[in-house]
Amino acid sequence: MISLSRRNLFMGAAGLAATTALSRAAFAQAPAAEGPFKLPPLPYATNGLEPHIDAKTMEIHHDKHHGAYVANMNNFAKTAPQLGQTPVETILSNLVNVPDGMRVGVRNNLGGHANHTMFWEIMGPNGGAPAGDVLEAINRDFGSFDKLKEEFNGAGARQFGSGWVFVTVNKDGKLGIEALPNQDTPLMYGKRVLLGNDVWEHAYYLNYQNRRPDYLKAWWNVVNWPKIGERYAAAKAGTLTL
Ligand code: MN3
Repeated sequence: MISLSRRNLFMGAAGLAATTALSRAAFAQAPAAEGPFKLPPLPYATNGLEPHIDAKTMEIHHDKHHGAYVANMNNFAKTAPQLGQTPVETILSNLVNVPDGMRVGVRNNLGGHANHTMFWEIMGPNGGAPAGDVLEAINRDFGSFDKLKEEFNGAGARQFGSGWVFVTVNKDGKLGIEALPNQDTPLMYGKRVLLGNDVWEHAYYLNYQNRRPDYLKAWWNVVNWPKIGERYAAAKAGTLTL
């Protein structure tokens, strides 16, 4: 409860809609169950990505959807405390070690926690354009930034039902595109994620309804390229986690 209140205070202080953020907090669902898994605060206001992603979508997506994955993981950690003591990416790449009765739940909820933690981080207002090493890698592996977007958006549009589309990066800095269902993540296969977009309907339905391709196209306006540059450097240094 304390951390949720603090989070809302920070968000309110950071944004123009301080009063709105605080009044919304009063209507927020029960906070994630206490435990080792924490819902990371959004690094910008819920309306910071407008007009491309609306504030209501961001609020529900972060507080309710991601919040539920965190709460579910804290419940699993009550019976399997080792879940809270092991790096997330290690659990996800060794799901066979998770107890039978909770393996599917951990795959879905910890995958969801990892994916959304990455997702909030790689977005932001005024994210600029790819530059430096990451731009060179994009040009080398896809031909151009436009080609990357075309391939990525195509893979995201073709993903049937709920899922994600990712740009993966290996330790040599080589980039690839991968679409996966549900809350699966390349982390499950020992890979690292440079960036990814959520193509579950909850990520875009209020604004875009059935027009997923329009959402995929608009989403590039809110990608935080300085942050992705940091993630690319970390991937090559072997220190990128989620
Ligand atoms: Mn989502």
